[in-house]
Amino acid sequence: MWQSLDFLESLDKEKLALRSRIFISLHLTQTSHAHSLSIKASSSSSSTAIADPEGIKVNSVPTKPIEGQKTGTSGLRKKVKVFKQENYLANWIQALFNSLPPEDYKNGHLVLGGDGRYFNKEAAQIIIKIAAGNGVGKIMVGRDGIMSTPAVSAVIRKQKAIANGGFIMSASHNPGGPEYDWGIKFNYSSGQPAPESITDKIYGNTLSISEIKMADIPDVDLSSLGVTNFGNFSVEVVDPVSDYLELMENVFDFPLIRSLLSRSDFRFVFDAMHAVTGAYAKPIFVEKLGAKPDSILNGVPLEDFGHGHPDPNLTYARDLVAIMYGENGPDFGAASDGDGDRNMILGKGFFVTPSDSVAIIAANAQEAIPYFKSGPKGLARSMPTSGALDRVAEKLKLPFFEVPTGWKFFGNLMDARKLSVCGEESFGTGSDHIREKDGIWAVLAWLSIVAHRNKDKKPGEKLISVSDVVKAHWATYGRNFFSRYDYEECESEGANKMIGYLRDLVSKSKAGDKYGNYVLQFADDFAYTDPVDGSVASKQGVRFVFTDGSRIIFRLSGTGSAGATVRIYIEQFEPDVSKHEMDAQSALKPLIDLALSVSKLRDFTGREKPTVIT
Ligand code: VG1
Ligand code: CO
Repeated sequence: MWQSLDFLESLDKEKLALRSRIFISLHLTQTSHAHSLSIKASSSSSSTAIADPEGIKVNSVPTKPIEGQKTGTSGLRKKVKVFKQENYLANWIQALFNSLPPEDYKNGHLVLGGDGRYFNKEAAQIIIKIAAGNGVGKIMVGRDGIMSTPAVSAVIRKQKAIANGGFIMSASHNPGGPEYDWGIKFNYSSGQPAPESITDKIYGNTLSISEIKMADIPDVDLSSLGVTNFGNFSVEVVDPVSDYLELMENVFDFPLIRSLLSRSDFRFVFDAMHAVTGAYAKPIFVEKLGAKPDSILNGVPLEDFGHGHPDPNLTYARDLVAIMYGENGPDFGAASDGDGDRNMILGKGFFVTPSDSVAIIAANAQEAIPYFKSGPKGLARSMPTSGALDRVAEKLKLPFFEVPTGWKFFGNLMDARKLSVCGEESFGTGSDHIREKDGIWAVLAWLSIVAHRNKDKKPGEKLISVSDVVKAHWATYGRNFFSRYDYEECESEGANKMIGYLRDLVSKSKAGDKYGNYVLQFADDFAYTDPVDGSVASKQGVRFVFTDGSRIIFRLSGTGSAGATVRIYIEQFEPDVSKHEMDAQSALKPLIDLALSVSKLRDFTGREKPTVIT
């Protein structure tokens, strides 16, 4: 069984006590035995053979630094062709081990998951061999190398007594295939994405690397469950779903959700976008919760996501959107991204913005979700995410935090027990049940809210719909209209110049300046000081905040693999219920025009239109 949640909380206290150490190193909870490698003279000219007492041969492969291996918002992402260059992945993995104190991985356990994309199979073998070469004791790999980002976080946390961290082979929502993207992320022992203190170290080591320690072991069959031993190193192929499912059953009231999904007057559809949640949707929604088998769309993970762009938004999940907005559409629709950490929630002909979604989950968590029965500890959002959540925090009198873009900024607050529910406007929602955003969790949270509202409804009685839930929320809290414009793969030079220009504008601006009909309250380049460890992240996005609470925000993406992606975030608060039904694009038109003229985006990038609007 999953450890009780109290047990997890007590571990968080332990984590708190050890926090200072975590930030210099990956914390290892297990006792380390020095893994004494005896070095033998090389028989080959290009590599040195090393053997440990248990007989695994480790080759010391000479290598040279490769430029550009700096991690972005979430791991290292490049085109597959780049990763396929000689030693490209191997260098980064070895640089990672070089960045950790040996006692943090020698004889330790690591988890390895991935989203099933092209190149994962080869990459898994490289990672396994380098881990073995560096003295790791055991790697737990999801069958076929598949395990979603939230499940990797959950497995690391479940195995906390022995697991020291994990790798996720994914470029998330970026497309996959030989011409597209690949990526790698590293999470440490609390299941949290490695903080910048670690990723900066890895980058530094990629610039001075000269040797890769590669175990001389055969490729491991990852297609069937079980353990393969090589001396004192072993690979265990595990079911990617079971630990995660067990956690979900502890967080949510499954019988309550089942009572909704098995109603004949409630129709549900989930689009796995041929990505990793294909492996989770059937066992969870169909087998455990009673959804009909045909409610799962694109449920088989494919290496190229069926030529799709596995990003659950109105542009890329267009098939699902067409179903939900079509005649006689289902009552509830959802989708998740490549690695299963993002989500999109739709009602019949209705889209729930991610900024509203996290606010509504937070407002309803205590009554609809058993995990939150004592109420959330605190709430947080990324800076560009709308202020809808702020209003919930205020009403519920909860601590509230605004952090930079990227999930890694939430973990410290969670470990310090200051934060329970958080989200990003980029379709990321989650809680402190793990240390990653969690797509399926968000769908289950929404199903819980709808099920809770309808639990006394008799067959034939009109159900409270997703849109009813959202509109009632707006009526109580007001509506934060929000939209994001993405200009993907612009020329880097123009995009960087535009940000430079905006920073300059910020330095010259002052409260009271007029921007059309808007009056400036302040403008800045967002900086964040982590209240737990004092670390500072600066230059996290240029924002113009006006006296009526409206905001326009500009930043460059840190997850793209080519050129520069400009993101503009636009937000306006509307307390007047009679205006809540307005289309967001119309309501925000004046601010959008203002953002385009203030930034001179067209001049700097040559772009007339965004590639994606969410
Ligand atoms: C984007 C999103 C950010 C999210 C990140 C990783 O980053 O804006 O909110 O945390 O992707 O999500 P950027 O730097 O491109 O704006 V995922 O699902 O790629 O792990
Ligand atoms: Co993702």
